[in-house]
Amino acid sequence: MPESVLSFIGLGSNLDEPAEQVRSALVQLQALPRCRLVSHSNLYQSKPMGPADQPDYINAVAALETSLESFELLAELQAIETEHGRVRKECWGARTLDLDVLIYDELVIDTPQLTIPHPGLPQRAFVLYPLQELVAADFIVPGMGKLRDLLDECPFEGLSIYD
Ligand code: PH2
Ligand code: MG
Ligand code: MG
Repeated sequence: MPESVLSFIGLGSNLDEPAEQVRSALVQLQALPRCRLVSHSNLYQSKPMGPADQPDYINAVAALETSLESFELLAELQAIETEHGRVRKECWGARTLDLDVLIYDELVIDTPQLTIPHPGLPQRAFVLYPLQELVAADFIVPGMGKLRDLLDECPFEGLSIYD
């Protein structure tokens, strides 16, 4: 794969058999053009961040080697969300599948369509703990510092490994 970079994708679902949504999305990530699924974390069950009157989430993080540009990757992820019946309604509301580009190589960008690294990363235990499974102990989140320091500030709360 020419000039490929490593990207980390956050997966989340809290509707219509969330664990199955996440597992089938992992299979679809595996099949994306110009991408190779390198690894993925355990699945985690997590309490909703945001409106509390919604079901618990299943979350995971995947490491994807890709030669797609960041916006091409975003478009592929949105197509998978749509295939999973994702309807864009309430911000932070329940969803069948959410796929976020958490990190893309060393890229730091802030545009209306796409902000990388994902701006909510430091507050999200359901992203930081799965991500920790996939990277080295000294991993640096571009523009945000050491993952270890982010984890120190973000308790393992409302989170459990799902199996
Ligand atoms: N995603 C949200 C809002 N709240 N809470 C959990 N536990 N997991 C999520 O993936 C999540 C959330 C918006 O993307
Ligand atoms: Mg999200
Ligand atoms: Mg999203």
